[in-house]
Amino acid sequence: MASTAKAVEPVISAAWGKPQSWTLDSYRSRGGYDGLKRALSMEPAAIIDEVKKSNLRGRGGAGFPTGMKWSFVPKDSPKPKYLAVNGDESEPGTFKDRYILENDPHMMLEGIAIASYALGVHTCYVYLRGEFKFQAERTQAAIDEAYKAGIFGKSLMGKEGFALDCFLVRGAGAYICGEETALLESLEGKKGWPRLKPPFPAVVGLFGSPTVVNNVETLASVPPILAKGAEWYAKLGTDKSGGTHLVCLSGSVNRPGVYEVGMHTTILELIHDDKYGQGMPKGRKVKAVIPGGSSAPVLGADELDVALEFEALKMKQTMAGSGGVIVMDDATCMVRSLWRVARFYAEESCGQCTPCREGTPWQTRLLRKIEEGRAEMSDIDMLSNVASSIAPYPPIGLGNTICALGDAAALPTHSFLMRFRDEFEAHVREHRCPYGDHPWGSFG
Ligand code: L3W
Ligand code: SF4
Repeated sequence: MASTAKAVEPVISAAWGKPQSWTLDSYRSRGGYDGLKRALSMEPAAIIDEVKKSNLRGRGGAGFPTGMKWSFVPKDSPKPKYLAVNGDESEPGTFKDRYILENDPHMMLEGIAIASYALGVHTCYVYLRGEFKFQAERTQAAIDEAYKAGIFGKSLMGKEGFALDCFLVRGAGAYICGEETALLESLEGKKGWPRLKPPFPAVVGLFGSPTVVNNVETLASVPPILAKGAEWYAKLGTDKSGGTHLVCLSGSVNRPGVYEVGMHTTILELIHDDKYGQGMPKGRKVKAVIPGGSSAPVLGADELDVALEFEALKMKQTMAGSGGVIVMDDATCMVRSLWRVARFYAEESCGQCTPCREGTPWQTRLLRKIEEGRAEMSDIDMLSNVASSIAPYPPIGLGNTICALGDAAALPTHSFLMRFRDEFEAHVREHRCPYGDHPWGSFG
């Protein structure tokens, strides 16, 4: 497809690929820290209002309005307040935050500084997934530069009496530590077990104190909002989702990668447009797409003319999630794909809740049986029942478990069965996988 998708003005990725884009000098030469300068001339409440008006929504999965989250933090708390940055990017299909950390870490740091000033936070923790060794080094170097330049430290970019410290912490390889309350437990030095909500972290978070947990991309979006104004940012997006966002395109496309797109960009445009995926490999047709990381319900080929945006995808009973768009072609076995997804959640369940601890491996065992042609038709119903015991369908208000990992493990099963049940039945009828032998043998 030629380039028909409306081009967007890059907000987050403008400097990616430019020489030394990760340094303070480069960032400053592009107007970096101008947003903070403006923020420091404003009342904290006015900054929160500005972020509210921008319609910025969280980029970590749930799409919660950022300004609203900030406004939940009690103003007169006697306890210290904290900011925790969620850089535990581990959702299968999601790989965007690492690009921000590698290419332009000061954007996130400026976002941290603005958020901290608006919220009255004096200590911030950047929590990165353990595997992000290079990204952690780059981020630490940027933090060191910010201290040296007097941006962090005793007086926030010269603001007398307002100190801000920023510490980088690396996880140890558990997906569950990206769940916000598990992340807080991990920061406290404990096992990363999610907490029951409410209370939400904004009220009772790190060390029992009010804490805002924001994703890396969310915070990197804040400086341009302060520098250029909420109205400008809101106008880039739709009525309910301001700005642009990063999407991670993977799977069966000619040009996978991380792209900054408008909220109006559809899945079809992302796959086929010359600016983005440049179509499917020769001879292949799209069969299905997971639009928002592996937790998001799958869509069929006839459902892809939909904007990659929170509200539009919600109407299709799926979600924009953390921006991971996974494309599957007509040679893909849907049973095998779901089995892979199911194995991931079974592996990563923390084990606190019975439906998730017992249900996720049970799904895996049933899927293996179906894939290997050893199942009966009743096993497909059993699979559906097991998924319903973890989280019922449709995915509104759901939850038989403490955290969203349970939902994330059940929703793919529901959606694959709803849209591709005939493939599951074909495995049972033919006593084999119609797509041929497993290329890497049996496992599970
Ligand atoms: C104060 C209230 N705060 C909600 C806050 C809450 C949280 C945010 C969203 O995310 C998603 C899941 C997957 N007072 C509040 C309040 N909040 N009501 O708003 O909350 P919630 O509960 O809707 O979602 P959540 O459990 O925080 C879960 C996605 O995340 N996911 C994937 C994650 C993977 C990555 C990655 O690799 N980058 O992020 C996994 O579950 O889509 O919907 O901050 O405190 N009344
Ligand atoms: Fe742990 Fe799963 Fe319960 Fe989440 S849903 S707390 S991962 S057992």
